[in-house]
Amino acid sequence: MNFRKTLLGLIGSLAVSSQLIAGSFEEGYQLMRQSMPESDRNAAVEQFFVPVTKRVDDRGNELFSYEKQIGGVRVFGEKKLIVFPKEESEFSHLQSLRTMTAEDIEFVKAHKGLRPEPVLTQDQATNAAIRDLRQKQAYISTPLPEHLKRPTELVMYKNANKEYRLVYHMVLPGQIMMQPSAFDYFVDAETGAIVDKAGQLYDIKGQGIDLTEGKTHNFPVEEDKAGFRMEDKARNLHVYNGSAGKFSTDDDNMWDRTGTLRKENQRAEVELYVNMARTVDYFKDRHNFVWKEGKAPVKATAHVRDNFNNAYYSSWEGGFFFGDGSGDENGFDYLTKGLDVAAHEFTHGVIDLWCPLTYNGESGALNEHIADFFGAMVDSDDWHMGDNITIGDNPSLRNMQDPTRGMGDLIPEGMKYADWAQLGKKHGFKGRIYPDRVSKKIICNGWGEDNGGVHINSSIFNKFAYMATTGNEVASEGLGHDLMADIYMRVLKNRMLSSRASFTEFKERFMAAADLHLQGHAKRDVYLATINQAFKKIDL
Ligand SMILES: [Ca+2]
Ligand SMILES: [Ca+2]
Ligand SMILES: [Ca+2]
Ligand SMILES: [Zn+2]
Repeated sequence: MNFRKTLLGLIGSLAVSSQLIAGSFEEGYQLMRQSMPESDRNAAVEQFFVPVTKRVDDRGNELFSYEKQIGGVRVFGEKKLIVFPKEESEFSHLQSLRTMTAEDIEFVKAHKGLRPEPVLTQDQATNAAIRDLRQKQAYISTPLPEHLKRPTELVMYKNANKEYRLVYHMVLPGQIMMQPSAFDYFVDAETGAIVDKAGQLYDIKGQGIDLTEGKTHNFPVEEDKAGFRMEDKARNLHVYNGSAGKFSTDDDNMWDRTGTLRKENQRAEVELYVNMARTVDYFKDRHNFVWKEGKAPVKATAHVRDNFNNAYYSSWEGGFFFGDGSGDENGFDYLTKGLDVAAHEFTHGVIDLWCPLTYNGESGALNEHIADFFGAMVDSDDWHMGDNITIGDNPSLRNMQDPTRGMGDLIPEGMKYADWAQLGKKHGFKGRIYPDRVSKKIICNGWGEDNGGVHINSSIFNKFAYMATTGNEVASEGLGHDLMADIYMRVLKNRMLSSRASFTEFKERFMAAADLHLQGHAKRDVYLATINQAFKKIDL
């Protein structure tokens, strides 16, 4: 028994017995014609259903797709499908894919001999659409990205009353919730009426308000059923809330909640996102450095602990952590506010990958120094660390240009940590008078005294970096931010430092890296002299 020939008699059940079947577009037409009522059988189905694709699925079923047309104009978004199943079987849901449906028959009857012609020009239709965008305050002049651009096309479009209208279909740039979007417009080619439209965000960005200036920022987010999360796939950057792995999320993609507790303030997350993105970009753009070669995300966590007055990098936990600060003069503001803080922590991560300097004594101080140095490279408009996180009249946490705040003489050689802390209290600087040369290194004992003074004696090298970069105080030409940063990166990338590097080792290796880096540079000698001078100034 032939499947195709017996079909008419089987409509309704489609129970078929047959050998293997292979179809064709022409056989599809035969099925269509056979299922037309006698009176319409002579209608040329070929004019209304134009072959487009043949698909064979994984079972060997053949699916023939026909584009619907009216008078040679394609019907937007509608196709007729004819299926030739591979195997003989009981099919109860294939009927409409083996025949002309009532709707198909009506479609053919209603449009027989019709030749749709536009009344409006394409420009007139486009203007009508733009007028509509303006009215809805969704108009933007930013052009669409190339991959979303489509040529305007005349199509037949089924309107809400199920009537087919000749329309211009175009895609225009607009905005939804202030986000750039692509709008599909269907403008009646006769009347200019907007028959339909649909807008879609093409570049979902979260929007949030920062802590520092109350400025609105847009940032990449990912969306899922639960809402939006701070994940930047291009930068491979995650921002977490409270604990590592728990994304910062928002249900309406407007990140502006302030809350009551400091840890509820979503703006700290916005600030961290922005600052980490700038840091990641700096390392990528300037040094072609990608965190763990892109194999793991940069994980930055806001709101760690309660009103925590610190930020840190943890190689164990694999990420960067930022507290909210106590918000009073005994502590700090949100640590996430500091671009230099973000860069400082990120640098600890970079150091850890290449030259893991033991976090104690001289190597620890060098670790802290390198982190401060890149803090000043990313937040390049000042030589202060933490200028955005201090509260009250303290301009910053550490002053790289002048660690002693002009009171270097207050630190005699051989000063011990306890006396140094005392001195700070006495002079009301909260202990923040720092040494600026090796001879004034503060003598610290291990863990209880800042891990042997890692955040204290680091200032000696901060001063070095300031002088070598700017040329100030060394009567020589400074190398400038970029060249200095390149040399620091060369030291790290070449793994030139021992994990327990001493101050003298740092000088030796840094000079070597500079020498390598400045090969062939017109100012090589000048710059090497500058660096040497700056080391001399800190007694090395
Ligand atoms: Ca929200
Ligand atoms: Ca700054
Ligand atoms: Ca700064
Ligand atoms: Zn640090």
